[in-house]
Formats: sequence, C-alpha cells, structure tokens
Amino acid sequence: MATFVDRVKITAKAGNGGNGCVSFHREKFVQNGGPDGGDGGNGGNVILYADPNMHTLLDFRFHTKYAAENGGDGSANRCHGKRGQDLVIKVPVGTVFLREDGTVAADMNEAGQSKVLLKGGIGGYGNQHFATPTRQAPNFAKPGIKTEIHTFRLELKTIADVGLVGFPNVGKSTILATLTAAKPKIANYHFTTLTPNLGIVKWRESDFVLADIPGLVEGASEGIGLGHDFLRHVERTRLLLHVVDAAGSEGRDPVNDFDIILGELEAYGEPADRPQLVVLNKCDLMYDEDEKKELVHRFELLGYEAFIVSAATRQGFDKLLDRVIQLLPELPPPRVFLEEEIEAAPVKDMSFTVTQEKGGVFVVDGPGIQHLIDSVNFGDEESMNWFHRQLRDRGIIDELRKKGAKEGSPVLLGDMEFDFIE
Ligand SMILES: Nc1nc2c(ncn2[C@@H]2O[C@H](COP(=O)(O)OP(=O)(O)OP(=O)(O)O)[C@@H](O)[C@H]2O)c(=O)[nH]1
Ligand SMILES: [Mg+2]
Repeated sequence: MATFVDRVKITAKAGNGGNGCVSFHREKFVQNGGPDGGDGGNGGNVILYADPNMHTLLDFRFHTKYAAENGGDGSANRCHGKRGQDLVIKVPVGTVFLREDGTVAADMNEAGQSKVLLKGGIGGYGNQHFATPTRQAPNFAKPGIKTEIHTFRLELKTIADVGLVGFPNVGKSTILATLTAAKPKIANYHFTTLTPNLGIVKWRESDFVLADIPGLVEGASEGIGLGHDFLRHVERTRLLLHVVDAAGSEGRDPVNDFDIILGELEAYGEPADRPQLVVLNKCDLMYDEDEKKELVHRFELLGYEAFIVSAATRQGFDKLLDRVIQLLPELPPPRVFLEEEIEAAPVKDMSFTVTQEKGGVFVVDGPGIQHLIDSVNFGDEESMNWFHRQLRDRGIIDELRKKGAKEGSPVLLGDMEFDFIE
C-alpha cells in the first residue's frame, strides 16, 4: 500500500550570524593604522513556501533536518562577511507548522505564499566600528548571534470548500471524477484513495474546490483504519457531502453507515451541527422508486437534506450542485490557524559576579550579561552610551574596581573581551 504521509517531525535552524573581525590597517610607512575589521554577514533565514504541486509530506520522512547557511565572518580591510543563503522549505498547501509546545508557528494555507519561519542571526560588528577619538585601537569585535535548532511538527490539513466523506468504496472518488477534471483512482475495494484529491467544480456562474477524502471506518477517531490521518482533512472544509451507498451493495444499511461516520466526526471533535448534505449514491442499482423516496425521508427525519444520485450514470447532480452553491456563500470561510510569535523571554535576573582568572582577565558573569551585550549596537554612539550607563547602573563598573581592575585591564563580558576604561 502506498504511504500517504501527512504528519511529520522535522528540525530547522536558521544560519548563525558571522563574527565581526578584529584587524588593524597595515601599510608601509604608516604606523598604527586604524581598526579595519569588517562585520560578520547575517545568517540565512528559513523560509516556507506553499507549493500547489505538492500533496503529501512524504519527502519530510526521509529528510528531517533543515538548516540555512551561516553568515561568513568579517575580515580585514573592512570586508563584510558573506550573507548566509536562505533555505526554502516547500510544503503542500494547508500545511500547519506546530512548535513542541503546540503553538502554531505557521499555517501555509494559500497557494504560492511564503513566510519566514526562522530568522537568521545578525552578524557581529567588526572592530572598524569601535574606533572612538579616545580609543583608537579597539581590540574587540562582536561575535555573530548564534541561532538554535527548533523542532516542528508538520500537519497537512487540506483546504477545500466542500469535502466528500463516507465509508470506503461508496463512490467518493467517482463523484469527484464526475464533477471535476481530477482523475482519482477508482476501484472496487476499500481504501483505494490514500491521499485527499482536489478538483474544481464549475457550476452555473460559480466554482468551488471539492476534496475527495479517503474512506472513514468505525473507530477512525481512535486510530482504526487510517484513523486520524484522514479526519484531519475534514477539519478545513466548509461543507461536507456525506456519501452513502444507498443501494447497500455491501450489505450495510445506509442510515446506520451515516450514524457511524457522524459518531467518528464528533469523537474527533467536529461540531455536531457541521453543515452537511447527504448524497445517496449508487441509485442506479435501486429499481424501486418508493425505496429511494423512503430513504430520503429517513434522512429528512434525522434533519438532513438528502439527494439521490448515481456517479456511474451521472444522474441527479444538478439539484445537489444547485443546493451547494446556494449554501456556500452563507458558510464561514475555511478555518485558519492563528500564528503565534514567540519572543525570547526578557531576562529579569540582573545579578552578576566578577572573578579574576589566571591571565589577569576579569570575568563578568550572570544570567543577563549576554543579553546585555547582544542588545548593544556598537556602531551607534547612543547605543554605546546606553551600554556604559547599564554597566554603571548595574554596579558592574564599581564591582570591577573593587576587585582590582585598573585602566587597561582585560575584561571578559559575556563572549566579548575588552579593556577596562574608567
Ligand atoms: N453501480 C455504481 N457503482 C458505483 C457508483 N459510484 C461508484 N461506483 C463503483 O464503486 C466502486 C468504488 O468507487 P470509488 O469511487 O473508488 O469509491 P471511494 O468511496 O472513493 O472508495 P475509497 O477510496 O476506497 O474510500 C468502484 O468500483 C466504482 O466504479 C455508482 O453510482 N453506481
Ligand atoms: Mg476513493
């Protein structure tokens, strides 16, 4: 049996920012050239693309790790590091990216749309930025921002206006083939259809997207048959065409079949009042007109409109389609999942320690230190002033002095080393 994959787990990582460079300009006859270390390039982004030609997540089963290119490091002569290349991940339309905590990172619900899933790390400044009138030879540069590996669960939730649901072999694919240009596989056995097929129905002045959803069986909501895999595709259709084998050609009662599928939809979490029309298929196999009318009546008693059709002889669809295009404008649009941005939690703990290491380096450590360094734009004077104020207000300067730091002492703050200046 061919495998249809509509749920996978992958990891993705945007590119790291390249490191800034420490370098000094050297020229013959020029002593003490200025700092000329270039900036690191930004890391590449991870970008998603909703590809209308893809229909399964199968590829992701074999390829589960995705990483965009890192930014290049800066180099001497103010050479900027190369920008890391973006990585584009193509997915079928309707793919939802969920984070490990269940929040939605992206819902790729429109054909051709692109979204940034993960942003690349910003490149670090080279020491060319750090020349100030009082500090002509800064020997520090900023490292690029390192990115993390994220895990995502991908779920394909097909988007269509109308979904054909029902037991296997009742003729759903045959109906899709009758009404649209789609050419689904049709055969006289259960679970012929393993992936949802889509087609466009053009009727009178309207058109709508029709999805043929693989057959459901009793216990599908608990994972029996192909289980949840298929129920997931019912979620984003606006109207259901619930197909039953009216002729009972496999010996089952159509109303009983209908009840079983309703139960599965409800167990899966579909609202009980889900708009649906009953399609009584295979009526070419019923010779008694009264029997057909009686069946329509049984469904009406349950509160459903029922339509007698035959996909084999293409009869009875006019009335059904007229009703569908009349209903659709009144129904809400397909469900879209709200995307949540996750922002890094602000660091509240301002505590820090200063220790002197063997080489005489003063190491400042604490939960908020790296965050402080990352927040500074070293090329901008105002930002630098803010940074100095932070060092003073947080008591870091005082503590360094207390521990014995003197003008010119090496200080390691987060992952950045520089000389202590008062
Ligand atoms: N006599 C008759 N046979 C039909 C009709 N519609 C479909 N069939 C036959 O019923 C069998 C199943 O049809 P499919 O369209 O593959 O059924 P399905 O509901 O898509 O089945 P699964 O994909 O397995 O869930 C095929 O042999 C069809 O030719 C109909 O209106 N009348
Ligand atoms: Mg089928």
